[in-house]
Amino acid sequence: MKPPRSNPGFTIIECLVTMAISGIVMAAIYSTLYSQQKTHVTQEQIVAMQQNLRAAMYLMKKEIRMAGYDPTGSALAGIQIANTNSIRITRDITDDAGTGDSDGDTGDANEDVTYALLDADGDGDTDLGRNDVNGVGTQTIAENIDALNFVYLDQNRTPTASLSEIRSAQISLVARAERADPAYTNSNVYENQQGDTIFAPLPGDAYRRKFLTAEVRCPNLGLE
Ligand SMILES: [Ca+2]
Ligand SMILES: [Ca+2]
Ligand SMILES: [Ca+2]
Repeated sequence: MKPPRSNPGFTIIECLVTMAISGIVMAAIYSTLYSQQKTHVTQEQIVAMQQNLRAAMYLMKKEIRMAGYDPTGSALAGIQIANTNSIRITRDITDDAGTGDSDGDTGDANEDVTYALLDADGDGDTDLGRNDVNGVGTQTIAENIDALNFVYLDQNRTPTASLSEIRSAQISLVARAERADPAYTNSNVYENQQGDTIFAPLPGDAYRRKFLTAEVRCPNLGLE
């Protein structure tokens, strides 16, 4: 017969060590999950910001391209206001009934459109607004837009301030993530295609941003 073995239970020290180790492991797992979750949220915000920016640019290009569309020759359509931070274009693309036939004026929906920054929701962040003066009025096209910049070019692709000489426009947009990322500092300087600074974050700025620029030619300008 074998002698009885001593009790194989755990000592208090062993219990404490086990608890301490599992605590460390749990903390490590939690911290990994938390940082993955944070990265996931940041990436979602960046994707949203990018889609926001692309959709806004798509719409602006589509409308600005048609500036001056005037098949009857009597609507006086064109670029009405060409500012660095805003644009107002007119075109005759429909009639009073909205049937899609030009009627010689720019007084119908979507015919007189202004793009400019505004704070539509009053939260202190600028948003990209589109004002369709004969249609839906002012709408927000994209939120959290830090910069909207236009450069107008003549037929030699030289920047011009003269409305009658404009043949194309370079559009630049800077969008900002919805929330700041405390682990990030944004010290980028954003420039348009001419190399002009259009946005520079303040020191200590923690917002991620996306920049998009495009050039649109307006084939209906300068036809006469
Ligand atoms: Ca009309
Ligand atoms: Ca019209
Ligand atoms: Ca806002």
